[in-house]
Amino acid sequence: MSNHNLFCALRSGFPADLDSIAFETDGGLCYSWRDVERATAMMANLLQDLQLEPGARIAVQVEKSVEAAMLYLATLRAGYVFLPLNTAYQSAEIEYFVGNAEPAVVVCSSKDFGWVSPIAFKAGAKAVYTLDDDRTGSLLERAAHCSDAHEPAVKSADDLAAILYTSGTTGRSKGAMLTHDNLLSNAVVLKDYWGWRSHKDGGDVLVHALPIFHVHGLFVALHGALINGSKMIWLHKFDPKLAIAKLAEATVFMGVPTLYVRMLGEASLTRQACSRMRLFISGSAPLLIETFRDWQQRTGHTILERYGMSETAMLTSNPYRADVRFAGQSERRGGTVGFPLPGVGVRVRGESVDLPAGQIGGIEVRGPNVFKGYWRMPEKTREEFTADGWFKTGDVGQVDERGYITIVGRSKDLIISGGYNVYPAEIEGYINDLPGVAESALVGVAHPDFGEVGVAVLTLKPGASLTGEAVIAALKSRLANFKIPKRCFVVDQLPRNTMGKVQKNLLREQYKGMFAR
Ligand code: MLC
Ligand code: AMP
Repeated sequence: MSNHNLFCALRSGFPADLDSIAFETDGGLCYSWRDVERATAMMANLLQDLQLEPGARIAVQVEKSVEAAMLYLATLRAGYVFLPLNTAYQSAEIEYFVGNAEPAVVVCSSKDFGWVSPIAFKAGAKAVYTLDDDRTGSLLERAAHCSDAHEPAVKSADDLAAILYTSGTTGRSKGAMLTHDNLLSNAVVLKDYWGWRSHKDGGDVLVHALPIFHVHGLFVALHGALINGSKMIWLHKFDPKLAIAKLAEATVFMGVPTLYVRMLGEASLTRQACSRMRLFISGSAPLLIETFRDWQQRTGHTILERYGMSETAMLTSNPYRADVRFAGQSERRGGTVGFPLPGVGVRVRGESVDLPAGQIGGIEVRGPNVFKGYWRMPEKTREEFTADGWFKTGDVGQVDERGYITIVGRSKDLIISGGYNVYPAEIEGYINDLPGVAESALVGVAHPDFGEVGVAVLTLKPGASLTGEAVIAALKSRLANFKIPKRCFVVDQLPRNTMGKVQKNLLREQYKGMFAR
């Protein structure tokens, strides 16, 4: 039986010269491919020595570092399931994820060990390690005693590689289960579709500026560079000035739209600064046409926009080179997310029928990249798939005559803020629980930096006195920072339709201009 372990496939892309540089950090450190090979072996041995059950989850909430990326690879290598957690999550959020996933191992920052470890042990974890972004912590101390040789665990294509929590429109977050083959098939397709140049062809260099707890930074960017043996310039946090300075040594950049907006705000972004660059890719949220055009004008480069989600990795992409399936189209069209990737099926549905070009409907997808289901939620999984096996993305869009797909909205009540998803139902639940609050509604409002941000509107119980500022302050101690509404208004009543449903469209309309540039 052949081994479908994703780690093996990624490793097969490493260059022959293992002493060349794999990661160069903004702190001036360099890690060779041999370092990646050895460090992942040591961490994999540490995990394997714990004799965890097959399919055990390794939950990780740590600051971005090369070691954190290696921990991800070591988890694959040892055959366990990686569960990354946004560093902004606070204790109530972590308690839910850890309680739901029941990880065997939890790795956190040493500053958080005091509150994370009781949560982890209560949920049945065997071990809790720390890992900091300065190469310290108990994980590395323990791994230092392990062998640097390790035979990757044998995995089948359908075995789980990762669980990514994605918030639900109702109720709590759902863990999207991704298999080794889901992730590998996507990485292989993108390698070719985006024309990655291997080290043999001069090599690409990626500026890695995204967090590594979501699809974009963890899979699209990291897998892309690894499977091509391409060096990464590793920024521990996005800083527009630094990112621009690093473009001079790079060929590929990936970002959410906010990163492009912030770089455009810097005078140092010039054609000269981008002269070595081959490709700029944007995704995770809609790229405004003004950003697309401003970028073209300032740098001479046309951003390639693509579309994906946690449940599916990448689904569609604007072309890098002419796409034979779509009459040889090679144009990257702003405002669109391009064509379905090879092997991915995309259809736009009306009431049980496929809609023709130009008509707007729900986007449904299928393909080897589509996840296995939601962790321990068979009902929810069934609801999100059609009877004939297509996954309902919750995005609304259309295909034009030439095959380009445009996302025009969402049927799911979701706000995407700076590339992070905020589910109004979750935030409203927290607001409604505050003493004195009668009811609330969170709506997305256009924002020049984050694209869209949450604005809360609420009513009070008789006799209660609470200000919008006080609500925001109360939420800050409970929720991840990106979920905090940027403004909060107390009103006499929320607008309702005849069925009694809150009319969020009216609230969106009322507040739409408040963050105008
Ligand atoms: C930070 N804040 C945000 C925010 N990020 N608020 C709303 N939305 C966000 N995304 C808060 C901070 O807590 C702070 O609040 C204030 O806003 C200003 O913060 P900042 O210093 O400007 O933020 P910064 O730390 O620079 O982060 C901004 C960012 C970051 C854009 C760099 O949000 C980011 O890395 N986004 C990328 C997300 C990503 O990778 N998404 C991919 C998902 S995968 P206060 O109150 O403290 O002042 C996916 C699938 C796919 O969607 O297709 O790829
Ligand atoms: P997540 O659940 O965090 O993976 O977010 C996935 C969602 O991000 C998708 O369902 C889309 O709504 C949105 N998204 C991703 N890429 C794009 C894009 N290029 N344009 C518009 N929306 C996007």
